[in-house]
This record gives sequence, C-alpha cells and structure tokens, in this order.
Amino acid sequence: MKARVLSGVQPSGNLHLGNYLGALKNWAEIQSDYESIFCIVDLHAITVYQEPEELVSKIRETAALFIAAGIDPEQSSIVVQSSVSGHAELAWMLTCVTPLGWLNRMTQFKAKSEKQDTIGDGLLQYPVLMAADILLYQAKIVPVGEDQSQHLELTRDIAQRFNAQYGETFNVPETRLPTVGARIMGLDDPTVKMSKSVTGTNHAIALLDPPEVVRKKIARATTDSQPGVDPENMGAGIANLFTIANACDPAVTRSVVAGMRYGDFKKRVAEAVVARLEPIQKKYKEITTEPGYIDAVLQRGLERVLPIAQDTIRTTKRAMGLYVPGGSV
Ligand code: AQP
Repeated sequence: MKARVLSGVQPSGNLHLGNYLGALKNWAEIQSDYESIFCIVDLHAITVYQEPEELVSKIRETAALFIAAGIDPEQSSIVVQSSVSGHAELAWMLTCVTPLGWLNRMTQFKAKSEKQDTIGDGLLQYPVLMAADILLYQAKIVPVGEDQSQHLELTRDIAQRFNAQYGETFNVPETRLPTVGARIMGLDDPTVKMSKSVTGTNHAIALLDPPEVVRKKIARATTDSQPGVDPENMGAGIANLFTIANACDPAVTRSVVAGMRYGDFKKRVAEAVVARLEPIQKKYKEITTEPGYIDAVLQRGLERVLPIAQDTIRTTKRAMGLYVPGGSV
C-alpha cells in the first residue's frame, strides 16, 4: 500500500510563483509515489476576512491551478477542506489537547496578527486546524514550503501528545521541503516571503500573469548596488532571482557568469519563468472552459477521501471516550 501525502493551499488570493515552486511543483513530482490528497483549505482562508463572492470563485480557480500545475485528478484527490466536516470536528478535539503556550509561540500568528485591527480566535487556532487536516488522513508525508515548517513541528507535537494521553491514534507525519524554492521572497522586498496577502503590484508573480507582466515585474525586481552578478557574493534580491531561475530551469543559472549585467541576468530569469508558466496557463485555459469539469473533480475527490476522514473521526472519538453513534462501529 502506498504511503499517504497531504498538503494544501489557501484560496486567499492569486496563487504565485512561491506557492508553485514551494508546493505545487513538488506535489506534482511526487504524486505517483504516494496516495496523494491535495486540499483547497478554505477554512484557513477565512481566518482573515474574505469577500464571499470572491472566495467561492477563488476556490474553483485554485482547484484549476492545481490541475494546470500538474496534479492529475485521476491519480490524486483534490478536495475542498470545508466539504469534509471532519476537518473542523477533529480540529476541536485537537484544540482540547493543545496547550495555549504552543500556539502563542507560532511566528506566522505573530506576523499575521500584527496586520489585523481585531485578531480573530481562528488566526490563533490556525495551526491546530492544519494539524487536523493532516492527522484526519493519517498522512505520512507533508510537502510544504519552509514557512510551514513550524506548523508541521506543532502537528507532530500535537499528535504525540494525543497519542501519549489517549493511546496510539495518529501517525506522526514528516515534513518534506523542496530542495530548491522552499522560500521564494518578494520581488519588491527580498527580506519578506512572497505572499498572496501582501499588496503591491511588484511583490509577487501570479501563476496567471501574462508573459509581458512577468517580464516587467522581473525587470523591476529589487537588486543591489553592485555593477553585475557575483555568484560568490549575491545580495538578497539577486539571490532570490537566482533561486527562482534555478527552480524554473537550472540551465539558466549554469549560464550565468561573474560580472553579467543585472539587466541581462534578469532577462534570462524572466524567460525561464515565462517558459515554466506557459504550459500551466494553457492547461488552465483548457480546463476552465469545460463546463462542470472542476466541480466534477472536486466531487470525485470528496467521495474518495470521505471514508478515510470518517474512520479517523470514529477512532478519535472512541479514543477520547466520546459517543459514537451506531455503537462500537
Ligand atoms: N514564498 C513562498 N515560497 C515557497 N513556498 C511558499 N508557500 C507559500 N509562500 C511561499 C507554500 O505554498 C503552500 C500554500 O501556502 P498557503 O496558501 O497555505 O499559505 P501561506 O504559506 O500563508 O501562503 P501565502 O501565499 O503567504 O498566503 P497568505 O498571504 O494568504 O497567507 C504552502 O506549502 C507554503 O509553504
């Protein structure tokens, strides 16, 4: 039997190159080696306010981008988190075994809460919901970008604490980071990670950005005051572009010579990104013009994963001494 893989993306804005290089590309590469479940984590997205009409369309857009980026819905299950009630149910049960101090230490909570006028409780509970996403399917491997490493550690801690209190119930998952592209930084500010929620026209390259927009954004990307590329001593902006090029097409980085002018270097980076995005955008167009296709994929994904989720909920309830309708099933 294949080991199970679980990962997700929030439909909280336009998916960007960081989401692709840090997560989706990796998922597509490993999907055939595992039983893979990829979630559109809409319950995570609502930890900060989302326009309802926009959110529902972003959920479908995100599903389409998963497939366009290489996730094969015949092989992998693509699921909307909120359509499986077990995510929220298990999150509550895990909340009850998670010490508050563990959540207060989460760096993403600190960073995101600084941007809010009022901090919703959901933002604090976010990592417990993420633990529930993973443990609900007893996933063995969780491929994520580096920003999620701390949340994965917390998931492991929660699983171990639960197992110690209530007996062996959950598999303790492993984090899988990509070798290149685990942390793509903003083009406008290479000291912060590329994020959907950061506003600014030159911050992120969206997966659906047309080629001319990609070229313009890369041409404007922050560099430093050196006259040309020095592979031995790169500033943060150039190092970020180097990582992007390497993850999109390693041949580009091999062609970079010391002293190459920034303008020439950026043109090569831009072409590597444009070439990488072109087939994704083509596939996206194809599948989004087929009526009902995305909803059918999501329905199929749901039907495949629901029995796994229901089984974990029953096991967890039994472990905790909660009532399981239907007796000892
Ligand atoms: N900049 C990044 N570099 C590499 N990987 C990244 N990921 C996100 N940003 C980068 C990875 O993409 C997956 C999905 O992320 P998410 O949507 O669940 O949430 P996030 O990490 O909070 O991503 P964003 O884009 O920054 O979203 P917002 O702004 O809405 O919070 C994860 O595997 C993540 O590691």
